[in-house]
Formats: sequence, C-alpha cells, structure tokens
Amino acid sequence: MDEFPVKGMDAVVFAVGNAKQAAHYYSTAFGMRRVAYRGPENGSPDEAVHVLESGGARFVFRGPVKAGTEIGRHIAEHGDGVVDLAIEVPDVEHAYRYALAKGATGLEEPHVLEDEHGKVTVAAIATYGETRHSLVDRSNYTGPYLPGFEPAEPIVEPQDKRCFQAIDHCVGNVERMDEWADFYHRVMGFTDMAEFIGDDIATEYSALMSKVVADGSRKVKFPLNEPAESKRKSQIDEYLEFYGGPGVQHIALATNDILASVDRMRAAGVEFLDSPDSYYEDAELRERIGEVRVPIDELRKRRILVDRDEDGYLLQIFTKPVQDRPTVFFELIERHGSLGFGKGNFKALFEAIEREQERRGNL
Ligand code: TYF
Ligand code: FE
Repeated sequence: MDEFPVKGMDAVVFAVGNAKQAAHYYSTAFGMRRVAYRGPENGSPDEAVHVLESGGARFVFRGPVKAGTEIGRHIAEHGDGVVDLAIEVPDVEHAYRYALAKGATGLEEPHVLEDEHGKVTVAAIATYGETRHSLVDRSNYTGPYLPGFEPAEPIVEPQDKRCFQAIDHCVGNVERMDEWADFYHRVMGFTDMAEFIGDDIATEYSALMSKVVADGSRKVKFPLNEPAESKRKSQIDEYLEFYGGPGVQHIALATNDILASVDRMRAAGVEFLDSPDSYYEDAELRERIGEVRVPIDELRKRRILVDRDEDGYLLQIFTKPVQDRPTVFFELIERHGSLGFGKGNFKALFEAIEREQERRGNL
C-alpha cells in the first residue's frame, strides 16, 4: 500500500524581488501564461503574487510590495529562489498526520480555504533549508489557483505552442544527501530511483554526489545533491555559499519539442550551457545513442545533450543561472522512454558547469 499517495506537483513557488517583472520574464522567455493574481488590490497588502501556467506546470511568483516583510527577508538572505515545492495529494489531513508522525516539522496545520469556486485544503511541512512542501487538495475547486486569487490576463499574447508542459523533476542542493534521502523515505514513503552519482564519479569529475527519490507512481521526482571533496570547489558548494544554505538547484521542464523550445527561449534571451563540439564528434556518442528522432547536427547546433539507457533515450539542455546569483537554473528534457536523468552526460555537463564557475571566479 502507498502510505503517502501523491497526485503530482501542484506548483513551484518562487520568492522574487519583483514578482511583476518575474512574471513578465517567464511569460516572454519561457512562454508561460499568467492565469491568476493576488496583491494589494484584492486583499494582499504585503505581497504581490502572480500565477503562471504552461500545460500542467504551475509557477507562482511572490514578491514584497513593502518593507519589513517575511518574503523580503527571505530574498535579502537567499536572493530569488524557490520557497515551496507544493505537492498535490488526495488527502491533506492524512498526508500531514503521516508526515508528522514520521518526524517531519509541521509549518501549517491542515486548513480549508474557500470562495465561490469551491474549497482547497492546504497544509505545509518543512524540508531542506528554508524550503517547504505545501500539501494541496484542489479536487473540489474550479478557480484559477487558490481562494483569494482573481483570474488575470496573460501578460503577452500566448503562443499556440508551449515551451514545456510539465514539471519533470525538482533538484535540491543539501549538505548531507543521505540524511535528506532518508527524510523522503521515512516521511513520504518515497523510494530511490536507479540514478546515483557516488564517490567513484564524484572523485573523477563531478565534485558532487547525487541520489534521486520519487513517490511510488514516479510522478514526483526529487534528486538530491551533496558537495563532494575534490581538487576544486564543488558547484554545490558554490550554490550553498551564494544561496546561503540548502535550497532548490534546478527545475527540469518536460517538453515534447526541445528543438523548438530551445530556439524560442534562446531568441528571447535565455542563456544555455554550451557543450563542446567534441561531444558531438565523439564516435562513442553515436555508438551509445543509436537512432534518435533528430539528426545529431540539429542537436549540435543547439548544444542539446542526448543519453540512452535500457528503456529508451532522452534529450536535455541546461540554462545558466536565471538570476545574478549562481543559484537556480532550469533544464529542458524531452523523454523517449528513458526514465533516467542523463547519466551519460554528467561528464560533459559538469565540465560545462565548471567552465561557468571558473568565469565567475568561484572554482
Ligand atoms: O537532475 C539531474 O540529476 C540531472 C543531472 O548539479 C544533474 O539533471 C545533476 C547535478 C547537477 C546538475 C545536473
Ligand atoms: Fe535534472
């Protein structure tokens, strides 16, 4: 029996210095559509909240509208970042009680929010750093987001094709990976997925260790990274230093046309990591990946990475950090059967990340 059933990711909630401009960036550069708003005009005197969607993915941007707010303190400390990986569950009361019985820290008791569109039940528990998991049941709600929010116009004319349609996985950078993997095992009944970056890979080139935990249905996947001892400073240490502690490192977005998404996002000014030409010239690469739906040259032009495992293949690419601090970034991922995370690309990827780290003077 699944002791902690989940329906999927409900939302990724960001704390940002200027939610209005963030909503604009994610509309123009990520092709998202604003659907809801709450601010001083409708009952939220301290903060403005813009809610954007792309298919089944929901991003929420919270920003302070005055001095002395909690969200303002969070931003002063961490910079723009993710405050909440909200999970949709069928039974909030059950999930919350289960989590607390297993040792989770409760942040918000289950409570019902209500308006003319119906009811939403919400609770929240703490996870790594200052990050939380809201537990949300919106099965009896038809409004645009939560009670108290009003529908909002899209910021720009939405394009007919989306850049992405779902949240594939959400990665945390922590100080002790095993401790947090155990937390998800114990508190949410999550289990480990096959992908694992251990000491072996760590000492060779990655400077990190990583483990992936997921719910029983594999709808919610949380890789967890920990810095590893290496000659140079780990990319995870760089994050921990600039974020001021553990937090969300990257959000992977599922797309079914990564070529089109990358082209559009690049044209809108999103910066992606560069993989070297040698990655595509490698005979071993062609051997390893076999037939994929697009010519390798098309991938090479866009610096898209490709990996294959026993279940199929995947195409992926990573943005550079999307704020001035070298903290949060995004991944685009197009899966064709593969359930992995791009193990075959780790070397090329981590070398690309380290080139950026070096440019910043943090290596
Ligand atoms: O989510 C993953 O596991 C992959 C690989 O710092 C990865 O996207 C792992 C660690 C990292 C960047 C990417
Ligand atoms: Fe990833």
